[in-house]
Amino acid sequence: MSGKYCSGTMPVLQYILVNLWLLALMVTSFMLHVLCKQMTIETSQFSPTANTNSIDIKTSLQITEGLQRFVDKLPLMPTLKGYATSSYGKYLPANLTIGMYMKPWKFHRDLPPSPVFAFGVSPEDATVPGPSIVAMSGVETYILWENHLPDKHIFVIDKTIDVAKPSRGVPTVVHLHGAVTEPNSDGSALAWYTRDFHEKGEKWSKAVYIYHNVMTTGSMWYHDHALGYTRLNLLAGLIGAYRIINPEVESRFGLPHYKFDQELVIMDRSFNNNGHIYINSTGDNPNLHPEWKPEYFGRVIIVNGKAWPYMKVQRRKYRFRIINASNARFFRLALNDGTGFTQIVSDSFYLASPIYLTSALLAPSETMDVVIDFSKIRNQSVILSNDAPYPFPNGDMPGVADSNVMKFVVARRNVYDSACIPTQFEPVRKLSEEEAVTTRNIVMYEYDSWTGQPTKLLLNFANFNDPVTEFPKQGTTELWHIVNITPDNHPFHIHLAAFQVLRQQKLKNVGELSKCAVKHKGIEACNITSYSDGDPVGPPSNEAGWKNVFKMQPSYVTSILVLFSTIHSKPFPFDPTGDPGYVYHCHILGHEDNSMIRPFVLVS
Ligand SMILES: [Cu+2]
Repeated sequence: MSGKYCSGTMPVLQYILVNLWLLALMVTSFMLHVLCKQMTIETSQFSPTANTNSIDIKTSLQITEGLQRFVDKLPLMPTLKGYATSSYGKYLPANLTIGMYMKPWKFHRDLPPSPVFAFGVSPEDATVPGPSIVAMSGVETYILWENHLPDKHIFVIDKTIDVAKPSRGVPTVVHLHGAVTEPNSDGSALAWYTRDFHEKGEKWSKAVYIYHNVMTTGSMWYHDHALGYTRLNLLAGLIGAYRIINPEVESRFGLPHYKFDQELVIMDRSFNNNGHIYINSTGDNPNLHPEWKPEYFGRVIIVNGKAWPYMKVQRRKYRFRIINASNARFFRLALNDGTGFTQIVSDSFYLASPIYLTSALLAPSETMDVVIDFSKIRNQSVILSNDAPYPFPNGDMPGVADSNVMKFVVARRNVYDSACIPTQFEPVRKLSEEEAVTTRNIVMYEYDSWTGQPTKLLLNFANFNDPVTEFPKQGTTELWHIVNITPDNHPFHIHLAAFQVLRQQKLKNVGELSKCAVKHKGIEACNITSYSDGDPVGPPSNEAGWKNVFKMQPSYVTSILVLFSTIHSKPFPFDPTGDPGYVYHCHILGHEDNSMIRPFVLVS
């Protein structure tokens, strides 16, 4: 470990100059604050409406743009320990019961509360996002996920897609994203259940899920995964952070910890004038799908359950575990004064060595851990900003509302900071193409209406409920070529198995390739190499290690090596071959729900 990155002392002259500069900024920001306050929409102007979806997008935008930013304090979610400690200091498994409740949630100081679905140990304690679970590496956590949700959903359900169809109630099932878990604790979309397990999906088998926490360390998150409901259940709030800690390993790293190590769960929402979460509930092709749309984008950026919050920070290093919990929005995050940050973890895995960045692109469901050194910030505050187009990469640029994420208010004086960023973490074993025992092609394809609106997105032209076609052998490595012939970037996620990105090959004549793929319902007959355009490129350096999600660029073949064992090549500590198997899918939730998701079953 090296102290190379640790903050030094600030020279006296520089200190005086910085303070004078801060004073000038304080005066200016006070004047701006007075001016802005006059322009803010007053709460009393909002009149509640009966129908949460009765207003149009334009009105929702006006409400959004009129909200003042950085007035709510960043909430730190309650934490739940996923392990117990014996009187001898030994770590023991723990049992948790976490419920899903409907409750009012205030996203912004000036908005009335919205009904949400929230995770918590009781209705009073339930939050959006839910409690942050802290698990111990190598120690099991058992969780009973209880559904206490009402008969009716807060959003309109589209029954024309492949969807759970209970006679009443809200179907839910929890998946721990990034987890190495037995199949019947993985949260299969077909293992859904309604309140008090009253009705259950065809693959439901148990109420208490086991999480083995076999990974050494990791930042993960849990969320709903119910068939055809995922986009709406997450939009309603069924999201929460989960981390695996390993004091033995992490104490060596010397990274910021305790209160200097926090989750930032980021998502986008729009609001009705009554404060309720707004979704345009009329589909793009209402004759075909009355409600379903391929993407949801909100204009207000929510962090840990509050709109554009602020966080007071000390002038020192902090670790942030950033989770993009949006339905479809990519975030390209940066600090607006140009100061960089250091990425240490991608998805749930430490990088081989830290990487200094001035911006980082995070697709829906991707997570990254970064260290921000606020002693490097010259001003009294700095804004975490976003400039990723939506949809990504060919959509609109974010405006004033959605280009702001949150504000850090930085204390004036430097403090003693013992935290370090080591020069390296554990080495990452590089998988090689030679060790792959099977090669698979996965084609991403979008069906459009005659007006050019998406009607359905598929992987290998197959629906979720079509017969399983992938049977990887446990303990082996496979080479998967993901061929994206759609105009969108799709965050591709595989349950259970971690992977490494080998290369990304640009394609030409994609229209022609697309015709061939449609004709043959696959690309095996299409001589894909004849469509290669230029030389392949590797993954970005901050995504060159282990991943569980990767951004599949449009008009590219992305080749990944998937390992069907733990990343230390050890067998799974459970039988991974059982029912109901696992899934791989796009993590844009409107795509996943219709129907960019496929099953796979491991064999021994
Ligand atoms: Cu997608």
